[in-house]
Amino acid sequence: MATGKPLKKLISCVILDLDGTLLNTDGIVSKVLKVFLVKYGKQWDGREAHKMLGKTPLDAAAAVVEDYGLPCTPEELITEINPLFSDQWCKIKPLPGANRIIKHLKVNGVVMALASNSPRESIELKISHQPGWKESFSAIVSGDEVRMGKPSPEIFLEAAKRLNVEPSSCLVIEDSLPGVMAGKAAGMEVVAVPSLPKQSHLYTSADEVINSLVDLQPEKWSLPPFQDWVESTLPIEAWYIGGPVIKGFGRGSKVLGIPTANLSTEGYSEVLSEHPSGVYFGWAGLSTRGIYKMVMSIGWNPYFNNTEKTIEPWLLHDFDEDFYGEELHLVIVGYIRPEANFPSLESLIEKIHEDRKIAEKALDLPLYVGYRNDQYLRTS
Ligand code: ADP
Ligand code: RBF
Ligand code: MG
Repeated sequence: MATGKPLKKLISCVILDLDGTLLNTDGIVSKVLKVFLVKYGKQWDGREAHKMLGKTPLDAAAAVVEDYGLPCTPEELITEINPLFSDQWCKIKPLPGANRIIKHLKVNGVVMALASNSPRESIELKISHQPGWKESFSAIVSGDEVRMGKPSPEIFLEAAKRLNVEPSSCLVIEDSLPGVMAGKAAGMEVVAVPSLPKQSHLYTSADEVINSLVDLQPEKWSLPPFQDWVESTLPIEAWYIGGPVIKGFGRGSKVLGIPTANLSTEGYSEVLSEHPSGVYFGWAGLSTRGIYKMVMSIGWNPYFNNTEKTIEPWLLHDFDEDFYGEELHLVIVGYIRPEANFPSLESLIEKIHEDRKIAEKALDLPLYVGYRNDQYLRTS
């Protein structure tokens, strides 16, 4: 992990964005706009989603009105669409790692604020469905409480003012580009957590770009470190995925000594999108052979820059034949690291072998060993 890296800044407060950073609201926006645009005889194009990120409601509405040539004003669109959103707030899920960060900072007495372009009322509604959140924030600044929303720094400066701290001792956590710009313009340290994949190269002004909240290392900012890592692994709520083994990319990973028994992602798009890309481990059950330790990567394999998010489990056992078509069930119990790019194939292979060692050892811990007996591994 981040050993040996220099400490960046002395931070005393954390200011968090809400939509797309703590809450998985992006899916809701797409869902609502899709239904809404049908009324106007238009079809929602998912590729538009990135344009909404981090905008004030009015700016986002203006973009939709213009892009789709709607016969209404942005204000009218907002009035019409708000009831549709209100029905969805209770269905929003926290993003992976959101509850963990909030709890961790709270327990350690680190002051937190929420800074969102959304109107006060919708912020309150959204967080009212998340137990323990409202009480955790010493200040909440909304888009309607400042003259200009992000990318203007105003919202973050107002948050610092209400917390009675210097901007330079605040750490902002943001998923959107306008949010990152706002945080930097406010003179704060900014960690970007892009909510769309393969976007990290756009976030050059951020002080650090991480893949998901799970990868935040508070100690880099002189904040108390997470204590929940166990022997280089992070226990997660177990999740389950299975199906017949299919042909992968045929990259000859067997030649590299790292065969991965690919699973079809069909039918798992929701589960997959819920889990950040990265290296995970757990147990694998092969219907006719047995149960094995397993280490896997989920994601786009930056080294190969795949277009699809794939699941690549390496069973930690030597088989003397292939098992294409056989039913493979996985229980994923822990996380090791984010996916990375590597300067050479050798260094990628070396890292994967390191992952293997970590997984092999960890799976013998009482914490993880029990999942070996999970019924799911034996069913097909
Ligand atoms: P592909 O591109 O088709 O996934 P690989 O070179 O990654 O090809 O090889 C994967 C195949 O190798 C699996 O589908 C499986 O049939 C076989 N295999 C043999 N040993 C293992 C192992 N230890 N872990 C995963 N797959 C293995
Ligand atoms: N590919 C990457 O590009 N970056 C990674 O960090 C990475 N980590 C992996 C970790 C494990 C445990 C495994 C099994 C694979 C990983 N891969 C990674 C994927 C690897 O590139 C891929 O499985 C093979 O190329 C086969 O397609
Ligand atoms: Mg494979």
